[in-house]
Amino acid sequence: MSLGSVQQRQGTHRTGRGCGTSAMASILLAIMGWDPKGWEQRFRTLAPQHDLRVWPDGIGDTADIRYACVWKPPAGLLAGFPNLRAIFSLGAGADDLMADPKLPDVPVVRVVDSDLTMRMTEYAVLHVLMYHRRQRLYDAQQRERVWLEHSQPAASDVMVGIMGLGVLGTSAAFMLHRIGFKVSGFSRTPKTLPGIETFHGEFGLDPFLRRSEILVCLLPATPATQGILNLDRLRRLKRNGALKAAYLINAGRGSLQVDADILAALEEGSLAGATLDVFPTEPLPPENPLWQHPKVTITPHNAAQAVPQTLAMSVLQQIDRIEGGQAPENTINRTIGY
Ligand code: NDP
Ligand code: OXD
Repeated sequence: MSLGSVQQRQGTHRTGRGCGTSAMASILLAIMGWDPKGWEQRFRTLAPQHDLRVWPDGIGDTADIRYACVWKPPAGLLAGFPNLRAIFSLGAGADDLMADPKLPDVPVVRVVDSDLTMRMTEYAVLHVLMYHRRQRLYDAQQRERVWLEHSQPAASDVMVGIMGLGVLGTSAAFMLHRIGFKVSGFSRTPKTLPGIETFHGEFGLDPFLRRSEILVCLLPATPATQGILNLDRLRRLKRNGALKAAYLINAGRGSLQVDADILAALEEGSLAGATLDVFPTEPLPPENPLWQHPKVTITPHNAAQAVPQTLAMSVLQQIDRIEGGQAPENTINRTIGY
């Protein structure tokens, strides 16, 4: 599949069709952890015909609400709306929602958006190249005014492994392949992607890790992926390849990684560097030793920001679909949790 066709697959909401063709519906906006103002403004601008109710103060009669657009709402909140038709997660990962034991039995729609996908692809490429081109070493040399060139393997000799071959992982895999890396991918079910060596399931994990020098993790948080980035797995990464070292980039979810194991892997040399965008506790507590580790790069869960400019339109188009009698797209499969 070419990058173009990945974008096509993701482009279900970018048909050029406007939004706001459906009759008035009451929509709840409930956002925690992000500033809701930009979302509210965007929804009001794009769909003035809808009745937007903003949690916590502007809910009104709960029986009116047909759609809930949410990010990390308090557990149990959505159970209080008896006439919900669908829940929209405003982020790509809906693990917080899935953890709500009282989540109403209506479709849960997640974000699939080419803007968000490209942001994540940028993040993966940026950090893979940072390790490949030894940028942290050159930064250190610059601080000391050292003019010293190091040997540089070709990208085509470096093996990058992408854990999670969904919307985000597939896009990153194709872009890294296009730059020239030898890319492989790991998923739950089998995949065929041109130019990418694929592995899947329990038996695919070990060979996948053993051929990966730079591991990029873009898995969702589910019971099956919890703690998957532990010391035992990090030790299996390839350290005798072109880079002579192994690196980790995790932009999936914090629950995938065991912080103490990452520190231990850095200490013993199983890992030569780690880029972490997500953490088991966010924001990362100031006392966490990862902050100051010289081989760790930290970003504040911003690998792929969900921005209202593009995403509110996707949500409103899906509401139009449902109001028009069609099933929503990109719904979470509750049995597998993503
Ligand atoms: P998708 O649902 O499209 O893809 C998930 C991929 O993970 C699929 O390939 C799936 O395999 C694979 N997978 C799931 N469980 C397992 C498992 N147990 N073993 C092996 N593979 C598994 O998700 P997206 O690509 O859209 O997003 C991935 C994650 O990225 C989100 O869930 C979210 O946590 C994170 N994210 C982080 C952001 C950030 O800013 N840091 C922003 C946006 C998302 P299969 O296809 O076979 O089912
Ligand atoms: C996420 C997001 O899922 O920000 O992390 O979309």
